[in-house]
Amino acid sequence: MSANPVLAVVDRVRMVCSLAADIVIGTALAPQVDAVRARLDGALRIAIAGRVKAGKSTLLNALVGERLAPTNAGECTKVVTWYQYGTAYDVTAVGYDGRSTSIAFRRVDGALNFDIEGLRLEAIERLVVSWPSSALRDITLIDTPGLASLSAENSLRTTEFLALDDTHPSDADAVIYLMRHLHRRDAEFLGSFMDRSVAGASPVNAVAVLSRADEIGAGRLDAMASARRISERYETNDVVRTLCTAVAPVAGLIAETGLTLREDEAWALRRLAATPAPVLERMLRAADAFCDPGASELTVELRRQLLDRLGVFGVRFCVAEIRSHESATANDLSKALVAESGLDALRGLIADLFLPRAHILKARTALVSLRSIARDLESSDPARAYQLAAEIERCEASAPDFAELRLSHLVMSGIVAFNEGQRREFSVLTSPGTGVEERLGDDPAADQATLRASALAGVERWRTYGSAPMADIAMREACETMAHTYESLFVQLHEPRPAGI
Ligand SMILES: Nc1nc2c(ncn2[C@@H]2O[C@H](COP(=O)(O)OP(=O)(O)O)[C@@H](O)[C@H]2O)c(=O)[nH]1
Ligand SMILES: [Mg+2]
Repeated sequence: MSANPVLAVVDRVRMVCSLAADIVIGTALAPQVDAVRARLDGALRIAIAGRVKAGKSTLLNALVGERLAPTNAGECTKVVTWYQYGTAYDVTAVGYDGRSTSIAFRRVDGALNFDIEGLRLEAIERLVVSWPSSALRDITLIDTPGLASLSAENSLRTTEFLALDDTHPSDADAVIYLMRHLHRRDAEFLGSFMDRSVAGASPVNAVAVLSRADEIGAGRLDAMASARRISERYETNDVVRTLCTAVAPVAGLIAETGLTLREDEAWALRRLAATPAPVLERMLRAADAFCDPGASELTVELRRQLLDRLGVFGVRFCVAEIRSHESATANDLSKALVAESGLDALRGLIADLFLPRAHILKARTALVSLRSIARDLESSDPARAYQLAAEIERCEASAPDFAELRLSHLVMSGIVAFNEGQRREFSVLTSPGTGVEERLGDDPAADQATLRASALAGVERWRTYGSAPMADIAMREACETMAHTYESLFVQLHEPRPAGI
């Protein structure tokens, strides 16, 4: 066994890619295999999914810290768009025929505008925006047009893109699913969640965002506190727990504007804060009142822009900040807006849940794609298709990381019902990015003999759980993987550690 399981799983998938490349050489499937191979070395691809107007593009901009994704309902928002790291600024349309076309773009008031007029939308598979932003070094963000949109065609594009089963390999390794809190009853909320059409999605690669969280409570200053309470309630709901690992409340607009706030906007907000409190309160009751020509000395145009950039809550929040810290600069306001928006918690989820598993999530999507290639090969070359499928199966069965990922899926999606204690143990044992001592639940200062004894006790315990007469097939598989995981920790404890660690 290799001392480095991270390398092992990706290397194994690379070997399957090489076999696939040999098999399909010179055929139309060859570029697909090349793409799968290239993808293993690329950034983790995270799709941002959810209904139209859920705030997906705005949230994407907040994650990048620039206004790259168009947020109006323009033509561009109908096409799946990838935002990836590049050393140069570039926008390209990739057609279903595989052909790439360069797209002209410009910045207007900091927002990126690209011109796809003259291209047939139905012929574009995706737009690819390459941007030298450090936020895109480890992740590629994929903006989707949204489900249940006004046009059936948009929904189709999103569904087609997000499908993650054997027949429709997905382009995404992980998903952030956005939903607004529009539903009075939990059942309706869950209905809309289930609606997401991410076939084969699993809590191991999905988090949910309660989006446009500042709108909860009609712009009141305690909006984010209410949103946090609602998210916590959803997070402890048994059904939600089977769909995603966490629910984070985020006000994407507040974060986006916080990260891109201009001096002139801060100036306008300071002027607005000087308006007598009762007048301002009346203005903030409705957009019409806010933009009433006689209500303030700021021009109507300026007020409209502030409302677009911040919403009612954001304006009220900035005014409150300015009133409590007289000399609030654009920089101060930026920081306060971002801190209030909930963006950091979402970034934390990406860093703690997705990135430590990036290699295995990418390997998983690569195998799904290879399996689809094997199926496409079936009609023309059944023997070789079978050979490839068998190799994929072998790879999946032999990599312990896949077994652990499947274990996480079984437990987190509720297919296997561990009791509370077992679940806690599972979380500790499989928590990504932690050391052997922590995974064994032992004191970091524990000596090797104690650690080895813990690992062996773990093997014993889970073999016993797995052989209980009540255990069904899934439970037996999960227990066996837990026992194996303890076994591999035991083996690691025997191997001398590399120098310097
Ligand atoms: N108040 C508020 N408005 C938002 C927020 N996020 C998006 N919006 C607004 O909702 C509309 C749709 O947002 P967009 O990001 O284009 O949604 P998408 O269709 O899911 O991509 C735009 O007018 C945004 O300004 C938010 O966090 N708070
Ligand atoms: Mg959008």
